[in-house]
Amino acid sequence: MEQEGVEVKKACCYFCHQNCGCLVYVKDGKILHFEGDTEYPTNSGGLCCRGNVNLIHLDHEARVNFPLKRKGERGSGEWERITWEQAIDEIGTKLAEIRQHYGAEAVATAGGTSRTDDWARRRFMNLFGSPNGFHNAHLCWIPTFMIETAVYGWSPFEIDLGSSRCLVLWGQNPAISTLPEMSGVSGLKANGLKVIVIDPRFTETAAKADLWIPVRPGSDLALALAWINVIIYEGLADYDFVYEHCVGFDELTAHVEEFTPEWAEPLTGVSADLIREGARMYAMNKPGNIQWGTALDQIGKPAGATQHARAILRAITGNLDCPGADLLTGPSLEFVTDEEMELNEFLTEEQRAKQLGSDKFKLVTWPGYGRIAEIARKYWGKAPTAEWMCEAHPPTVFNAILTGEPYPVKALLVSATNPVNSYGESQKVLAALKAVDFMVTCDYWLTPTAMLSDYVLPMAGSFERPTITSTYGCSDFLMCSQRAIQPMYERHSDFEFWRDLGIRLGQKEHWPWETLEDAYFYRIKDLGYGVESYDEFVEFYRFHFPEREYFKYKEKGGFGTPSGKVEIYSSVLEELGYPPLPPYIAPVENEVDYPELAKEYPLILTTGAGVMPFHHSEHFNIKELRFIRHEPHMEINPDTAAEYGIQEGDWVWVETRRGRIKQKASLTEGIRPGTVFTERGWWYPERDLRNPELGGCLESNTNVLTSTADEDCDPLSGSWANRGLLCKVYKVSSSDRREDK
Ligand SMILES: Nc1nc2c(c(=O)[nH]1)N[C@H]1C(S)=C(S)[C@@H](COP(=O)(O)OP(=O)(O)OC[C@H]3O[C@@H](n4cnc5c(=O)[nH]c(N)nc54)[C@H](O)[C@@H]3O)O[C@H]1N2
Ligand SMILES: Nc1nc2c(c(=O)[nH]1)N[C@H]1C(S)=C(S)[C@@H](COP(=O)(O)OP(=O)(O)OC[C@H]3O[C@@H](n4cnc5c(=O)[nH]c(N)nc54)[C@H](O)[C@@H]3O)O[C@H]1N2
Ligand code: SF4
Ligand SMILES: [Mo]
Repeated sequence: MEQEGVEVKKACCYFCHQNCGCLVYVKDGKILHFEGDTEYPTNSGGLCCRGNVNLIHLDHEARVNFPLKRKGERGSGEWERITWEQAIDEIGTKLAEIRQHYGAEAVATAGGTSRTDDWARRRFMNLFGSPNGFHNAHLCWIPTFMIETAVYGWSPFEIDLGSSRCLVLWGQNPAISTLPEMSGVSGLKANGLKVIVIDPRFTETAAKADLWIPVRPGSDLALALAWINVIIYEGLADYDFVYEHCVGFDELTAHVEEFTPEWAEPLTGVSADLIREGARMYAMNKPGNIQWGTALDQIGKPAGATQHARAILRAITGNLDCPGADLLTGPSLEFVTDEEMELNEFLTEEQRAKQLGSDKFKLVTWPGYGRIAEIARKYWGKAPTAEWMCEAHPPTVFNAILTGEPYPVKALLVSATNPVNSYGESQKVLAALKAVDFMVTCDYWLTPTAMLSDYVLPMAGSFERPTITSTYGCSDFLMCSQRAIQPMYERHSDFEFWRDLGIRLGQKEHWPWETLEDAYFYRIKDLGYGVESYDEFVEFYRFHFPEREYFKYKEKGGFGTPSGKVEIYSSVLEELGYPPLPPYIAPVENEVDYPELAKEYPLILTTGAGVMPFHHSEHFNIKELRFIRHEPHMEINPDTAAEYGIQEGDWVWVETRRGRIKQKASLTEGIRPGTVFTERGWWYPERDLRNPELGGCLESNTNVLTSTADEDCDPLSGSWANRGLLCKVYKVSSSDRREDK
């Protein structure tokens, strides 16, 4: 589109972590048109259905455009429009009062999936003195990252697929969740790449796989241990790598002796033959990759041991840091990392020790993070991001709000999340949001969470702010985007919110950058591109990809662990008081250990997984997307449905010990018999948003069913149980049915 006065801005879509590159055509500060950027390496010009509604999202009638202050009761929906100055001043005054009376730790912040400049929030919290920032980190990669870093010195999330011969997608469905990645996989399959999908559902991705392993939800640990058994006892390990570079192989060999495929068969519901076939396919088609998938972060109690077992699989097959395998890039030494922007050194030991949940779950809180960061600094020269990798335990924070134990939490600042729908045991979350003394929400929309807030602040989205994309601040590369237009109405970026609040609370000297572009320029200016501004960098270069290096451990004289070896037998876990080798832990709720429970709740439940067109609880209010899927669906095998008299399209109750929700039955052979899958995220923005209706936020909300009890959480990371629970299903009777359905 060449036209006088039209500028082409290199922006990106911000509706999922893929951050697909876009070209935005702007004239006189207004967007005329946008399209996928064909030069962007991940999406190569493609955009999904969400990406294509960016302009509808930008000026949607339901967007929050001005700072709002509550006028009536909490949840009454009566708001007064105020200025940003007033909002920041009043919020700052309130937080200072709370800090004075209860201590800085009485202020908590909640975040969601990586959307914002999280370093800015952490910087604010470190300077304010509170250790109680949290995200849904516990469900989303972070436990995996921390265990892998304990075992190998860094998480091998950068996969070198080009020359790979085998890709294991373990609890991941990229054909829905990460579309650009999936298109890469399809291309490589044509060149002979073998793909193994481990998933209770025959997903869009499984349909393209060479092997589908329909595992019982939550039982992945038995499968992983049995794979290790097969690889060791069939002589398929990479002995050169193991003996030269690993510690603990002999202990592991003895440890897994009993974990045969026959042992795993009844636990996983996968035949011993299929277990063997999968293990052999991975071990014999080298080099190979195991891609991260969220499922293993969401199985609660067995999560940490499962991630450890999966990490061991790479080590014993030598699929680490070599061409075609999973690479240990380490942090960037070239640009200023997120961690360096966080000012973690400002949070005192005394405040770190107060982090909620850190006494119970030590890996992604200060005890584990502190140790892992220390090792990483020594080896790599820099540490992983603390935001995400070192967080308060969300269910423990919600509990502290409700009980005042171990100490009161009085304020919650919510940014880029809708906790009622995303965090576990939504009933408790909702009770906590209603109970907290003071709540501020930064969002695009009046979500059920925002409705309960004292202040709601309007946030700038995709094309209204610049963005640096870098795997939770841990990648060694940068993908950069410009803002296409100045924020519309009175929207601000999250960075500006934390900065302004910080300045209001006396942090001025630590916020030297006026704009996000200034802060980004500070981060990249020493990269040597000779540019004068961030915008110029994006215009001329946009990406910084260091050359891929293999076998870094050879040059560095070992791996980034205390022993300098890959620690199959993990000294870091042992130091923290956890088993150094992964013990077998059963799914949180199961028929073997809890036969009585299984009588009442005979079906196996997995909650969540991405569905199109939604991103978690987002986009439900955009009718151009909602028409694709306007009602929530649970999946059930036709044989199982028949046992319960359920037919296609029936509204059914899905119930666990914690509560019940309504979704519509979708009968499919593509799910293991006896297993139920419920969609995540559901609320009904078209309904009354005021309390108590709150957009029907509990009615079809899968997190009503999940468990956050301490005993169901992973003892290492504290991740709670969304997958591998027991449930029952029954038809919604006509008297239960809402009239509007
Ligand atoms: N049962 C179950 N629960 C799950 C999952 C599951 O599979 N099953 N998945 C988990 C996972 S992996 C994740 S990541 C979490 C996601 O949980 P959340 O991140 O809480 O996801 P959303 O519910 O989409 O909430 C995001 C909110 O942020 C707003 N938002 C978007 N961009 C911005 C921005 O730039 N700034 C601000 N201030 N607001 C913004 C959106 O409008 C939306 O209201 O859910 C987790 N919960
Ligand atoms: N459309 C869409 N895309 C998204 C998102 C979204 O909400 N919607 N969210 C984004 C975010 S924040 C994330 S973290 C990623 C996550 O994306 P993925 O890593 O792909 O994870 P999920 O989609 O949560 O779940 C993947 C698969 O796990 C399977 N599964 C369920 N229980 C188990 C189990 O116990 N074991 C095993 N092995 N598999 C199981 C499910 O059937 C599902 O197909 O997606 C991102 N992309
Ligand atoms: S929502 Fe779609 S277009 Fe936007 S970043 Fe994600 S995959 Fe790309
Ligand atoms: Mo996520």
